[in-house]
Amino acid sequence: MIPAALGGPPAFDRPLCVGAPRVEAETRALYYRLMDDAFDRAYLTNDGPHVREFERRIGELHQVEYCAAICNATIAQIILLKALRLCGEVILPSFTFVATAHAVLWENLTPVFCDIDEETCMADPKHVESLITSRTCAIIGAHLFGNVCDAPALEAIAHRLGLALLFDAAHAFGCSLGDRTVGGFGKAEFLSFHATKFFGTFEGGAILTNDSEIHRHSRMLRNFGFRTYDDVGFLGINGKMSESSAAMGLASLPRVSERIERNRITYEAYRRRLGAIPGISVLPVGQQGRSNYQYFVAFVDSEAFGLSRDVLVDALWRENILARKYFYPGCHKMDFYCNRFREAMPSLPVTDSVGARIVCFPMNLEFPERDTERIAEVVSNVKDHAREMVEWNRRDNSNASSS
Ligand code: T4K
Repeated sequence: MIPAALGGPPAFDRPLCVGAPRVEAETRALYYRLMDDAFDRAYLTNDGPHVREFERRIGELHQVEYCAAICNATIAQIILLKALRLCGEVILPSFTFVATAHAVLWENLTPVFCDIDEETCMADPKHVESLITSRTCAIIGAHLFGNVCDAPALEAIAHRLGLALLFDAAHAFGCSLGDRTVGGFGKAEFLSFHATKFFGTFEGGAILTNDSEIHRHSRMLRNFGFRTYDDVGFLGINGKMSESSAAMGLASLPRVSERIERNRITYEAYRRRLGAIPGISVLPVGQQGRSNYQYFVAFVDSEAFGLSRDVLVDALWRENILARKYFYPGCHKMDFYCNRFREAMPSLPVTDSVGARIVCFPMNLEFPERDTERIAEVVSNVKDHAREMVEWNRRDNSNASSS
C-alpha cells in the first residue's frame, strides 16, 4: 500500500474530522417539534421556556443547584470572571483551547500559565502552587478530553489561600471524578455546547454553580446587566442562549447515555488497534470516573515510531484523515501571548513536550469500526515508509515555503 503522500490513492474518499456533529434521526424529529412550539409561541430568545427547561435539566444532570445557559463557553467564562469581580493574576494551564486564556485577558486580568501533568495533560497542582503570588486572585482548571483534572488538589490550594477557583468543563459534559460530577467543583464551572462537542446545541454554553449569588449575577450579566425591565446595574453583555439552541439541547438529552456508549466503543476500537503500534501510546480516558469519550487522543514517540507527530499528521491529512494537534502550540507559545508577555513568559517543559507529541484522531457518533481499523492500517503503513515520508515532508515543506 503506497501512502497518499507518496502518490497512492487516499485511504478515504471523504474527509474524516475530529468532532463532526452527527445528529440522530430521533433528535432531529424532536428538535423540529420543539421549534414548532417556539414558532407557535412567537418566543425565540431572551430567557424563553425552552431555555428555562434546558437549564433545569442540565443542572439536574450535573447535580448542581443552578445552571445559567449562555450563548457559548467563551462568553460564559467572561461573564463568570466578571461576576466574581476579580482583579489581578489568574493561573490557568497553557495547554487548553486559547479561548480560556482570551477570556481572562478580555476581563483585563493577567493570565499566568501553569504546566501540566505528563500523564493526564491537565494542570499540575504543584506547579500551580509555585506560581501563586500576592497578585493571584483565581485559578482556572480545565478538564480535557473527557477526563476530570485534579480538582480536589486545586480546591485544597484555593481554599487554603482564599482564591477563587473555576473550571473550564468544555470537554466534560456528564463526566465525573469518582462520584463527584462535573459542575460542583470550585466556585463554578462552565460547559461548551459547541457543535463539535459531545453535547452540541450549534453554539452554546452554561455556567454551573451551587452559589446563588454567582448564579443571580451571571443571569443579569448575560442580559446586558438588566436588574429589572428598565434598570441596568452592571456592565453586562449579550450572552443569552436562543430557543433554537435550547431546543437542540432538549432534543439531545434523551440520547446522552447512548452517545457515551457509542463513543466508548469507538474509543476502545481505536485503543486496541493504534495502541498496538510501536511508538504510539494512548491517553487513558474514564479511569477515574465517568467519561463522555468524545476524543481519542494518542502520543507519538518519534524515536520508536520513526517519524515525528508533525510528519504523521501531514501524512494523515493526505489520506483524508483530518487528525488535529489539540492543544498545540500551548497558549504561552502563541505569537499573541509571547508578544504581550515576553519577559514574564514561563518555561513549561511538559506542555511543550506533550504538545509536540499529541494527536487527536477523527471521531463522531457514527464512526464505523472498520474506519478505526483502516486508520490504524494507514498509521502502520506510514510508519513502514518512515524514511521516504521524512524526505517527502521535507520536500513538501520547502515547496510550500518557496511558493
Ligand atoms: N475551552 C475548551 C477546552 C475548548 O475546547 C473550547 C472550544 C472552549 C473552551 C470554548 O468553547 P466555545 O466558546 O467554542 O463554546 C474547535 C471549536 O470551534 C471550539 O469550540 C473547540 N473548543 C475547539 C477544541 O475546536 P477549531 O478552530 O479547531 O474548529 P474547526 O472549525 O477547525 O472545527 C473542528 C473540526 O470539526 C474540523 O475538522 C471541522 C469539523 N466540523 C466543525 C463544525 C463547526 C464539522 O464537521 N462540522 C461543524 O459543524 O475549534
